Amino acid sequence: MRTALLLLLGLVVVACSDAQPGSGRKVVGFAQIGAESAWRTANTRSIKEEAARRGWDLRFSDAQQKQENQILALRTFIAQGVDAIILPPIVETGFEPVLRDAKAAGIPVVLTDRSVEVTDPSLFTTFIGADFVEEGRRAAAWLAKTTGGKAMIAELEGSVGAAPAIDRKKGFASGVAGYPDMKVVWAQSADFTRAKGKEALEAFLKTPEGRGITAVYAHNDDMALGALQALAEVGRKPGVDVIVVSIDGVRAAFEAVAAGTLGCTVECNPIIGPLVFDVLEKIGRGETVERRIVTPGGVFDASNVREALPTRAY
Ligand code: GZL
Repeated sequence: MRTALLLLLGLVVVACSDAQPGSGRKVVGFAQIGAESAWRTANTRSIKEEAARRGWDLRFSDAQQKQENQILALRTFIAQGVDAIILPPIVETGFEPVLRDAKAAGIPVVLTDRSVEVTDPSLFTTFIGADFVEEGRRAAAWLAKTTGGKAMIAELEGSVGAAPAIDRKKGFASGVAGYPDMKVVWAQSADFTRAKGKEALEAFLKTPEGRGITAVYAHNDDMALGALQALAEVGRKPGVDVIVVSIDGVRAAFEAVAAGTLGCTVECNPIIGPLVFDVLEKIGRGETVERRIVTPGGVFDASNVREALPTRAY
């Protein structure tokens, strides 16, 4: 128990102000997943900046990719009696007990970015995030159009059990189902990170089947950027003899599309701070909010990336 407490204290970085719940200033606990990708960093920045703009006391924790750390942080926020909780759940399962405790404490929970599987829908107020199945479908549609419906595909999957990994896989599979000559010949989780994306594809490229791939589908840009490095190291020419498509729309991906190495990135906008605090303030006023708020996104390839690059917010 002592270790858990020490870990917890190390995790929960109390916001700079010393506002206490009930002191008039609204206090929100934000149990962030980690800092695994450029998307995540932009997401954290957006929410922190909006909290400061709106005068909220934000209690932030970085779970360093571990669900147990997220749950510890949630328990701290409940003990502190925060006014609300922002939770991007790292995986879909395992949060029901602590969400029951938050409900018992009368603390509303806003899910951002990813959703959870719970038996009681009242355990969270709303889920603000993208439609990951549609993102997977869009990636498949772009790849089918670009390859004429013929591709031997290596798939780099996100974190095991994470909603975006599950649903982006589902959406992509449904998108290629109508093309008998588009086959996913290999799939492996690389945890949404660039390093693991490079490492996983490097190993596969050493096999005969790996040498035969003509496309890579990565569940996020960071893994796709790692894949581009792995492909270049074995003499493949991304954009020429292998087509890479991914999701997120981070600046480095836009630059790779403009450079002709990454073929397409399907946007999944992490800049949701203003929307999240609009929702938190509606909840604070006792107003009802929609159960599901889908964040929009576009599809970016050589046809439109250059005009979009200068104004990208992340
Ligand atoms: C998507 C988000 C995913 C991003 C990754 O909403 O959960 O997690 O696609 C991030 O870059 O790591």
